[in-house]
Amino acid sequence: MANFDTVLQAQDRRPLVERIQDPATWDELFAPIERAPSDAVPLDPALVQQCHDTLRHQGHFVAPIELPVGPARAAVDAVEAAGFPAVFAFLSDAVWDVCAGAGLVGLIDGLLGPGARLQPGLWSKRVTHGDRGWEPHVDIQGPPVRAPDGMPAQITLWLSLTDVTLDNGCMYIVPEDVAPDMVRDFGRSDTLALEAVEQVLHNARALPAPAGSVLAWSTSTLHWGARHRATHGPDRMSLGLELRHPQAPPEVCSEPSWAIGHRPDFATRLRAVGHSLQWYGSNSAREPGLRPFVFLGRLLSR
Ligand SMILES: O=C(O)CCC(=O)C(=O)O
Repeated sequence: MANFDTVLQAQDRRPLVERIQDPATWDELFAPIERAPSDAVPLDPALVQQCHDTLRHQGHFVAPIELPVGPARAAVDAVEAAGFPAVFAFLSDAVWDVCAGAGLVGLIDGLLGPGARLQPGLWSKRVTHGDRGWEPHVDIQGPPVRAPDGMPAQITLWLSLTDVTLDNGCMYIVPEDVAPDMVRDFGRSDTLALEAVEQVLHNARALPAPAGSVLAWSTSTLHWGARHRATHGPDRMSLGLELRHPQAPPEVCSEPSWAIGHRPDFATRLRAVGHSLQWYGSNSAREPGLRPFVFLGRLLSR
């Protein structure tokens, strides 16, 4: 985890918020990072069809499409080395080269048609040896909301920045078609029926993925990040995005949002980082150590 003291003891004596709101702070930090190629990533039509079918019927997919994630990984390393939570990497162009790049956009357009939008639920997670990903949860409780084509209306996208394996904290998912009904309200009740627990354990699927893969799940799907137990090899590093289907019903269309191929400007990036720090940083079981940044999130998201 980043040493947050670094940021608080920086030479620059301006208040932290002022430093963060100054684009020059980030231009300087990200200057050494090379930009990723912007070319489209070749997509195998059979893979796109498979992703389409598993998203529609099982609520998730894994697409190992080798997005050029090296510079985005370097941006996460840079912000953490400077003492900021990894989500600040979303202020860099290197991250948006991937998140608004032709590779990801081509995949999403191929699956959902043009017009999908992103919302400000951005995150980046590093899982080091002994640590674990987020606990089992559904992103949004309640029955799944579908678009007219039967696809989930709200989808979490998760991009692997390193090779993610069974040993270093890969994601697990319980496919929607075999999940017990209770997963819709997972987290609301303190007790679970043994039968439901057995059904979850039997059907849980590990999702290892090489660096540059795209994982996606419906926001009503039960999922979690496993523990990192590998004694060598990379940390598990990832980026998370909140995607909205082009024909999502109005009740799930919150604003702000932007078209998936669009690169948000600095002010929008900053607000989205602020929102995300408030939403995710305050869960200290999930993100130990980020509480001091929740207040910053509040200021930045105004
Ligand atoms: O990266 C992780 O461990 C968890 C990510 C996740 O569950 C989510 O974004 O909903």
